[in-house]
Amino acid sequence: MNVSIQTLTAACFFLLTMILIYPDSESVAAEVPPANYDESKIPCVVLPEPLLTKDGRKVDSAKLWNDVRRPELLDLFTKEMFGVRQLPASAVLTMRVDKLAESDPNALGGKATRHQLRLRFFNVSAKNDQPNDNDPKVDVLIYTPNNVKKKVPAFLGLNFRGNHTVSTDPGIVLGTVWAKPEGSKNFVPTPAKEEDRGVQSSRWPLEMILDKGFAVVTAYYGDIEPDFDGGIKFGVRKLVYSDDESPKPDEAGAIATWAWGLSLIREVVVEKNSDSLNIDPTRIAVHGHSRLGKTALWAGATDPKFALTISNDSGCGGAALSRREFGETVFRINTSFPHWFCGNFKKYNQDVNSLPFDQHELIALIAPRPVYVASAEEDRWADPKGEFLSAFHADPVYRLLGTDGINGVTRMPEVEQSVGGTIGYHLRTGKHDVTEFDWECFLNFAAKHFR
Ligand code: GTR
Repeated sequence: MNVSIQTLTAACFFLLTMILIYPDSESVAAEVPPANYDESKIPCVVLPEPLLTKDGRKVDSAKLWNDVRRPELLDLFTKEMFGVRQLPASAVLTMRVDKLAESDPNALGGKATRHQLRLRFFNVSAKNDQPNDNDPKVDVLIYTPNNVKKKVPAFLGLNFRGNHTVSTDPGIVLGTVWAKPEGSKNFVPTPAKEEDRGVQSSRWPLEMILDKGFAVVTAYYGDIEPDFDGGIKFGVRKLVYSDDESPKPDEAGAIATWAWGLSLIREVVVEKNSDSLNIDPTRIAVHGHSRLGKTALWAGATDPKFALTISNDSGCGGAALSRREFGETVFRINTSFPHWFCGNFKKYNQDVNSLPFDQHELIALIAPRPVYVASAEEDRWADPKGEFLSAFHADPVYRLLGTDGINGVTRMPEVEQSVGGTIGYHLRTGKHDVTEFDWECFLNFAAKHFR
C-alpha cells in the first residue's frame, strides 16, 4: 500500500482534532449511511444457526428445542430487541372491561353482528377505585358472521388510524386518535372525524373475510400507546412508569407494548367472551401490516395461544433479515423510531453481525404454529428477499417439530404466487400496502390450517 507520511500525518491530525472536539464517543452522532438497494453490495451474510444452543449443542430433538434453545432465543429477543414487558402488572394496574357495551345483530347490511367494548385501565388507590376520563382506554371492535352457527375462527389485528377507519359502518364509535394539528410537530389526542370513516377500508375487506366464515377483531394501536418518541407517557404504560422515569435498556419498546395489547385483547375480550361472541378461542390468527406486522410476529412468538401469525410487509425488525442491511437497517430504524425497540437494540446499530440472532429465528419462535410472510415487489425498503429468506431459514425448526415447514420451496417464488406449507409466503406486485390479493392468500392459508 502506498500511503505517504503526509497523508498519515494529516489523518492523525484529523483524528486528534476530532477527539479534542468530541472527547467522548457518545457525543459524536454517527450518521446513518444511505440505504443500499444493490444486491451485489450486500456483505457476505452468515446467519446464526437456530438449531445450535449457546453452549454449542446441536438441537436434534423437539425436546431440546422446547426445553433449551427456544427459551434461550426468546430471552435474547426479549432482552436485546423488543424488551421485557412491564405489563400486565395486575398488582399495579386494574383493568375493567365495560360490558359488551354496544352490539348490533344487523351490521353491514345484516351480514354481521357488531360488538364494541372498552377496556379501561387505572391504578387503584385508597381514594380511587374507578377509572376517570384521563385514564387509558382501548376500544375493541368485533364483527362476527351471521350465517355461521358454530364458533368461528377470527383475525385479530391492530389498526393504524382508529376503528372508524376500517369500515364506513356508521355504527362504529368515533374514538380519539393521535394527530398533528396543522403547523404543529406534536401529536395531540384528537376526536375522530366523521369524514374519516372507512378511509382504510381497502386494507380491511370485512365482507370478504366474513363471507369466508371468519370474525374480525381490531383496536387502534394508538389507544395502547401512541406511536411517537415519548408516547409511553400517554398510553397504558403511563400507569406503570412515573413521569420522570423511562424504560431501562432491556424494558419494552412500543412494539412489545402493542403486542402485549394484542395478547390482552385475545385473552380478556375474545377468550373470556367466546360464548357470547361465538368465536373459537383456539383458532385466532394474529396479523399486522408494516410496523404492526413486526408487532404481530412478536405477539405470535410470545403468545402460544395465537394459533396462526401473519406478517404483511413487516420489513426491518419484522421478517426481513437484519444482516442483509438492504433498504431499512437496524441503525436507521433505531434512529427514526427510537421508541419501537428496547434500548439494548441500539447496541447493534453499527454492527448487526454481533446480534445474537437474526429474524429467521423470530419466525422459528412461532413454530410449529403456522406463519405467513407476505411481501410486495415495490416495497424495497422492507427488503422482500430478506423477508423470504427469513421464512426459508426458519424451515429447519418447523421440520424438526414435525411440520412440513416451507414445504420444499427453495427459491423465492415469482410474483403473485402463494407458496409453502406451515410456513407460507408470497410476493405480490405493487407497493407497501395491504391489498385484496394479500387477504385472499391469508384467508386461504387460514382456511387450510384451521380446517
Ligand atoms: C416506515 C418504517 C418501516 C415500516 C413502516 C410502516 O417508515 O421505516 O419500518 O414499519 O414505516 O409501519 O408503515
